[in-house]
Amino acid sequence: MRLSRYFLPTLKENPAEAQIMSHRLMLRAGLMRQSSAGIYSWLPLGYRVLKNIEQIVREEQDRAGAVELLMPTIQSADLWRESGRYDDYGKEMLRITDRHDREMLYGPTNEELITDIFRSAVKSYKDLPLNLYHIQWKFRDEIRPRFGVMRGREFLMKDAYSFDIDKEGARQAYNKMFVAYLRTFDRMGLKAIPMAADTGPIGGDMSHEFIVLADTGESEVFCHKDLVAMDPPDAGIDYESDLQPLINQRTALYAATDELHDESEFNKIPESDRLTARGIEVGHIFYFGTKYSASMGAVVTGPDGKDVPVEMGSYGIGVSRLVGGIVEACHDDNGIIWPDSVAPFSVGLINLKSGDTGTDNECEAIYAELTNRGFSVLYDDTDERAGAKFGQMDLIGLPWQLIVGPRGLKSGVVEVKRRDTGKREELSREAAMNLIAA
Ligand code: 5CA
Repeated sequence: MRLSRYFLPTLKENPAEAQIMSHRLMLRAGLMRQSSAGIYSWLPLGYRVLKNIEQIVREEQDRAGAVELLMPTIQSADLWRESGRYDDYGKEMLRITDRHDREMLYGPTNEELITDIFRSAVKSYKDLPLNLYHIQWKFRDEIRPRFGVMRGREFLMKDAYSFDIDKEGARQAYNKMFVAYLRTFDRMGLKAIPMAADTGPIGGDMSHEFIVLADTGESEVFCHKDLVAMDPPDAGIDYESDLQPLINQRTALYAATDELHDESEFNKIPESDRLTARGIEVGHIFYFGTKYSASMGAVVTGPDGKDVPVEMGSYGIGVSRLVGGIVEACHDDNGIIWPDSVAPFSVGLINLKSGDTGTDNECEAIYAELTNRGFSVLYDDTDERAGAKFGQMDLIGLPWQLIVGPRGLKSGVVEVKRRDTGKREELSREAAMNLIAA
């Protein structure tokens, strides 16, 4: 992508309305713009990041055996009356009336709709286990939308829903998502700690929030320090094997959000191992048994020929919140430092003297070769001054910068800079490309 043809409205000044670093940087780096309170447009650079995050989430859901579909954003109020949540949900639900005076709503979550789909199609235990997910916009009329995409009113969520014939099956479904979440967040360069959590309006009696530690996080959390250092399960994990030992290992140490915090339990940990911190909730998983299946009549015939309501769980990831969470975790004074896996482009190619034939030709050749090799490149071919180009490239945080100027070309070198370490090297074009490819 040539910067001269792109749409990257970066800001020089810190926007006054942004209170935390990720919100400031997301506005300054031209990732998104507020359209009304808690509702954002995703600009091209931010949209690329959002899609990369979405893709990682999708790959790990698929790997764990979940099946993707897409449900609408607008739902019928009648379904929510069946579960009893239409009245319970209160003012957070955006209620809409259509031209026929039918009551509709913009979905804040999808337990009812997926249960309706399930009950219309699945009748036998033989079709279980089943886990269906989608990645779709949600609306919650939050009383205090804040910190940009961290607590929006409209936000992108991955929500999965599992269906099993019995508690044991439901537990395995829960464990699969637990493991998939550890892998998902790790692939984005985040350390997310599972913590015992309250179930709120979703309901149920077993729940974990996945928390990324950050001083600006909205949740207060308490855990054993060793949880911060644990490695994620590897890609080859067999999701059909018994995952309980792995889950036990992760849940044996104390970890809880403030709603479920038990001071006396926490105080049993040696003081030097106690961690009290703030964190960002990037995912939340729930087991709620037959709460929706019983009220909505989602039953299947068991092996003994009797109908039983299915055992269910639901599993959310805040896809748009993750963009903010990653920026909060990965930045320095100069701007964002994207992990390679979610970066909007992997290389920023800087032409220090646009209009100079030698520099232009070299940049064009590098641009073509990197693109051919499969790298996504943002080529700064504008005639801004060098300082401004460097500043903007650091701000938008692409993992690699390749800097080409007439002085280096005289001695046959270009400069390569790695954004996270700041390490710079002068190398031949070929060596530079091999370094990036390594
Ligand atoms: N139905 C369940 C699981 S699918 C559910 O809705 N869970 S939730 O309420 O915990 O939301 C799932 C995830 O969405 C949260 O962990 C959080 O990362 C994200 N999320 C929730 N509210 C917001 C919001 N207002 N802005 C941005 N992300 C949000």
